[in-house]
Amino acid sequence: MAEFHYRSCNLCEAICGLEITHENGRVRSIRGDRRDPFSRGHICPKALALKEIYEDENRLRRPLRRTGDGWREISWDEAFDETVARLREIQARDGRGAVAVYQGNPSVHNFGTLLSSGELLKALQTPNNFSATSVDQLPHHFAAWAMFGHPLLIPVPDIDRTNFFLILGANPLASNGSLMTAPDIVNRLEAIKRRGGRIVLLDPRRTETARAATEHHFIDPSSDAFFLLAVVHTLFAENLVDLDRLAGFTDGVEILREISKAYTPAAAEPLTGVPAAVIRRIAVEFGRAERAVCYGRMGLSTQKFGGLCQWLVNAINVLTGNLDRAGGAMFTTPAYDILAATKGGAIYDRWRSRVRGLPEFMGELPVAALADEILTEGAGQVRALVTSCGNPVLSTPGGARLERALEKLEFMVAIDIYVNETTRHADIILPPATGLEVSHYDVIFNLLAIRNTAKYSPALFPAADGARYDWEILQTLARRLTGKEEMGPVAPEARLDFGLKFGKYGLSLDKVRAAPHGLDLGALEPSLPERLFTADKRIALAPEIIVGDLGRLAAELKKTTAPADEFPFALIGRRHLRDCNSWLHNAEVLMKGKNRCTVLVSTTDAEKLNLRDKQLVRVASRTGAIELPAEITDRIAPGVVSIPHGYGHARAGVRLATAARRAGVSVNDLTDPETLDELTGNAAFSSVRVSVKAV
Ligand SMILES: Nc1nc2c(c(=O)[nH]1)N[C@H]1C(S)=C(S)[C@@H](COP(=O)(O)OP(=O)(O)OC[C@H]3O[C@@H](n4cnc5c(=O)[nH]c(N)nc54)[C@H](O)[C@@H]3O)O[C@H]1N2
Ligand SMILES: Nc1nc2c(c(=O)[nH]1)N[C@H]1C(S)=C(S)[C@@H](COP(=O)(O)OP(=O)(O)OC[C@H]3O[C@@H](n4cnc5c(=O)[nH]c(N)nc54)[C@H](O)[C@@H]3O)O[C@H]1N2
Ligand code: SF4
Ligand SMILES: [Mo]
Repeated sequence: MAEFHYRSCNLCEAICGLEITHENGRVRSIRGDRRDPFSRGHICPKALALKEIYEDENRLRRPLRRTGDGWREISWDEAFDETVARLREIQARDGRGAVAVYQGNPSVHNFGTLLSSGELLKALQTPNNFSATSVDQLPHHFAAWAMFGHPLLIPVPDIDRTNFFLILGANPLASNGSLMTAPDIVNRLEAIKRRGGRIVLLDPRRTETARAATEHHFIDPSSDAFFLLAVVHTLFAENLVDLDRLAGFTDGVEILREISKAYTPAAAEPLTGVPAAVIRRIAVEFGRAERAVCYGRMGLSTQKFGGLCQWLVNAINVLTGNLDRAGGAMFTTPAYDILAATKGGAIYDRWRSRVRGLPEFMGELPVAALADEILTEGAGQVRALVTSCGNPVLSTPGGARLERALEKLEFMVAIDIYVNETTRHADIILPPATGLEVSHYDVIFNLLAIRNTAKYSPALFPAADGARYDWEILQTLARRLTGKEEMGPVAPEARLDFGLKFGKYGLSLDKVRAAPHGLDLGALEPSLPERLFTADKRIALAPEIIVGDLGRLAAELKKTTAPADEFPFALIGRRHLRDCNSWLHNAEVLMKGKNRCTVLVSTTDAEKLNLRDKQLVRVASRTGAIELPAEITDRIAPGVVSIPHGYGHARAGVRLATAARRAGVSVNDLTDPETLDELTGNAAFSSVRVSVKAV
């Protein structure tokens, strides 16, 4: 008899409800759960991969130890013993910093991992703590911290009620939304248009989201800060600044007025490629709209001025009174409020990276500095690495160089489910149970959702024979490292239950569990100034630390604008609906169809270069070169080329299906760890200078 199982998909930020039919331990079908009040039956093709991950023969289930010519399965005890002994020995000899940690993206999609990784970090106490945050959303945290007092107090666009959605550098139709958990994004965007609202998009590529927008404009990569400053300028010039109730607790409006004086739309036109009249019109329409919200994502945070961009996005919402207002940018009141147990405060520059002197933020250093920390000799050198849920060889700038660095480590342990480009360098791999074998409650994406919701999904299947949960692995390592092994690992459910009981809605794990399709706790509600974490409970509209970075932007103006002849193109990334960073390429259902790892070249540039569609080209940068087919299109701005990340599995020793290993090359062999958003430390993937030549 087939049975039904309901859960949230945890593969991306949209947390769609799934209805899974299963029989005798096998998945029969995966569909959207129409009774999930948040996702209303929506899913994307990636959900089907949950079945394939569950059944995947290449997925690891027992610990592996590297041998001279391959891998040997070992017991958990042996794996823990050796890992702990090696980490202890190296830290005892060379200091705490000799062991580095890198945590990747899936760790925020698993509440057990999320609630347990802190314990391992505490046990290791290393200054060399890295994560995918610094190749992704670090500028959002930085701006939230500087303006609202807490790095996790990130405003979410209230798209169900807005009438003017200004989007820069995000492609929710491919990504399903980010720092904006909004399942069924297509219909939510359609609804904006149906109620007479507008969606305005700025992106160097005419993306899938451009098709859903009311208007799209090309913008030169990494020039967004000039565009946003010109919008601020116009709001002041046209008397459209009206903070409404925010005026009572906001500082810095006059500073922003002064700053923005020089940044006219006319000045922004040659820098951004967006006509001054268009910038002015967008600003005026935004300022006049009853409910408007400005939102900028990856394209803005992974560029040289990521911190300035996210600050200006917030500032535009504040200046027009749209922050903390329905239809604007709002804060959630989550049922499990991770902010309640944390603090903002002094979390910047408490230490610096040894080699490049980059400041710490939120206890982390920029991952672009990791290879240097391993390769540069001297006291404090990184000798060992712990990775968890991450594939930095494919996902961080200068991945090829990091790979060479990994070969130099004395010891590496990876908590991961595959032997991939990163984990193949490990001495020991500790494989967790994953996907349908784990329970789920979304601690992070409920914090970033466009409605307040809560949903608990039990595991569908028991952990594969031999596998442990991520939380078990993390807690066991931590406890053995600190000599507290008599305390066994504790399932994260107890903490969840506790947090839910203390939360605003007085829920409990039992109450949430009793609603298998999830609970809708209502639309977002105004919560300021109470929710602010600044000491004075005021919004800092012009924080000194961010304003100080404008000097770097001004210096950019003085540089010659003519791109160097050697590398005439600006490289940007792109996401495809059926990819998930580097790690779902083993799922056959997602790999069907045409090759997605291509370089997009504009029709104009292709003519100049004499390129044919699908022709193999060599794309080179200061740091490396890769070869891949060109895809010629009028949907990308001339002078810009685009390559997706997460490919490049052809490296020796990677244990993935043949289709995955054949599928493309790694764009991060071209990206540059030396170029950062110097304010926040985030990697600058956008605008890497490259050349393109026929092979
Ligand atoms: N050029 C360029 N680079 C980029 C980006 C870009 O746009 N352009 N995007 C960046 C962004 S936004 C991000 S978030 C990063 C992602 O960077 P990473 O987090 O480093 O990489 P992922 O590809 O997400 O790798 C996830 C790893 O976790 C493993 N895994 C999957 N499920 C589990 C699990 O349940 N438990 C454990 N322990 N492991 C698991 C997978 O096998 C895989 O090795 O990439 C960044 N890199
Ligand atoms: N299908 C799928 N979904 C995913 C992921 C995935 O790999 N695949 N990854 C998940 C993760 S980890 C994340 S962080 C989110 C990211 O979610 P999004 O930010 O929505 O994802 P991207 O597709 O990277 O969108 C970035 C957009 O910025 C544009 N861009 C690049 N440079 C610039 C610039 O300088 N200025 C402007 N204005 N635009 C620019 C790019 O052309 C691109 O369209 O997606 C998540 N969802
Ligand atoms: S949109 Fe994201 S959460 Fe929804 S089914 Fe696809 S991968 Fe899963
Ligand atoms: Mo990400």
